[in-house]
Amino acid sequence: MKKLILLIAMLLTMTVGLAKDIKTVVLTTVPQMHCENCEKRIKENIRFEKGVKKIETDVEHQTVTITYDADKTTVENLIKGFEKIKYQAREVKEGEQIVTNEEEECPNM
Ligand SMILES: [Cu+2]
Repeated sequence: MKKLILLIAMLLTMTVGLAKDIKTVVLTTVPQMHCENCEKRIKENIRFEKGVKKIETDVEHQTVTITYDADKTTVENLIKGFEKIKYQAREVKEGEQIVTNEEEECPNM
């Protein structure tokens, strides 16, 4: 019995150690994304930020979806990563629709 308890305890510790805190955040940017160049610029820079697992951009909806390891980074840090490439980023609220600003010029042409 003691052995079994010990084994269960060991398994539990292992599981906790392996379970990573992977989270997803949806951001939007100012200036907005206008084209492939904008998407590329964001993807190719943010990809290398610490803790970033996956990044997806959607020009139509003006969203940047980032999957990150919450043990290694925070949303604030990710936003700082955008600042380095002259983008202001903020979290998209649930249900929020972002309207594309047609007047805004693409900064990456
Ligand atoms: Cu562009």
